[in-house]
Amino acid sequence: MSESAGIARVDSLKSRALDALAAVSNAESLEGWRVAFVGRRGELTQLLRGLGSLPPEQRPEVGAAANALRRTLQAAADERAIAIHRASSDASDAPIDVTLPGWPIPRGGIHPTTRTVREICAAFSSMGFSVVEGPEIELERYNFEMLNIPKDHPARDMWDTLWIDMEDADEGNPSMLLRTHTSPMQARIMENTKPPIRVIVPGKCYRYEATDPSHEWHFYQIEGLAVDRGITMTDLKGTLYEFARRIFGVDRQVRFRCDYFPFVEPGVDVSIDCFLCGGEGCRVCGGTGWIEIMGAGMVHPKVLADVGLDPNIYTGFAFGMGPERIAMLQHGIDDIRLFYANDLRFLRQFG
Ligand code: FA5
Repeated sequence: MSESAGIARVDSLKSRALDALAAVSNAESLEGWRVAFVGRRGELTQLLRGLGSLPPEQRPEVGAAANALRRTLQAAADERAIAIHRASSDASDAPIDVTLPGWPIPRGGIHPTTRTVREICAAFSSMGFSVVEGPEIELERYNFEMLNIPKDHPARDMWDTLWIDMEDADEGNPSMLLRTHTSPMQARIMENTKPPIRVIVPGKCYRYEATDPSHEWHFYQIEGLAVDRGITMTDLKGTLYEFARRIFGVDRQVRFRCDYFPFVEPGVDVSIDCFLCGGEGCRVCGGTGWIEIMGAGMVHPKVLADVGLDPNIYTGFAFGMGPERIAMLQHGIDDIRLFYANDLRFLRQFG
């Protein structure tokens, strides 16, 4: 083959390959084109392999033309591939048929605890309380000491505590924990607010305790605090009766009994008659006929003094309730562990 014959062969291949590429309209035919022209057995590869049979003086020019053709065909094929892809994407952007039925979008629902927390907050807001929040990771000082529970006080056993494992605890940094109740916010609020105070504090609490139908290791509480001149136990009882009437209706029985909490004096626990057995005794109420929903009492004079309020001038009441227990009463739920088991069959019932 002469040099001009070699160049002519490259030119002929070029025009046939580009003509064939122009007729390619989809990914399959593009693949067929690659096999025919630039694949391992394609025409261009054969031509390049045949260069060795040319006389040495012709090889450089025909070889350069063949390599240039390889780059040209590669670039043209890439361009064609992009055009094919774009054409198929454009096809999927075809006008939307608005008359077709839509895809259903699954809707989430409000968690039953959240629902009850909101209802309780709304009931107290309408009685003039404002809503504030506080930290779940708390200083030992606020969770215990400022609530008249010094270190080594036996009352600490009432709250099985999850402590934060702190690397620098030995360097004099204060101990921290997952708050066992929302009561630390009593001290935080009184330290920073001049009476009159009327607040409620919803939030998550954590306890290192075994679970059963009425006990979880993490649960919500709603703390309540009112401090002013002349507040009495009657104000506490009146407020809590009104709360019970709004949340449970007028027929529910409310029971106050003496109880001990180091940060109130006197202290009470407040229970509602059991929704399941009507007072007979069952597994939910532990056979007592009553479900305890909160602890409460008159703010202890020592707690007032420690935050800088004169107990001879100011008095106050406080309470801490469990909204999951209240949701159980509202909806007839017989196991508190259902709230956080993430079983959608349970959660969907509350939409
Ligand atoms: C307290 O935590 C006190 N801080 C309440 C308090 C506040 C007393 C202000 C006086 C003044 P107690 O441990 O009883 O108290 O918890 C209060 C309420 O939280 C209980 O009545 C119950 O409704 C709820 N609760 C307590 N432990 C659990 C638990 N493990 N699982 C679910 N709810 C709980």
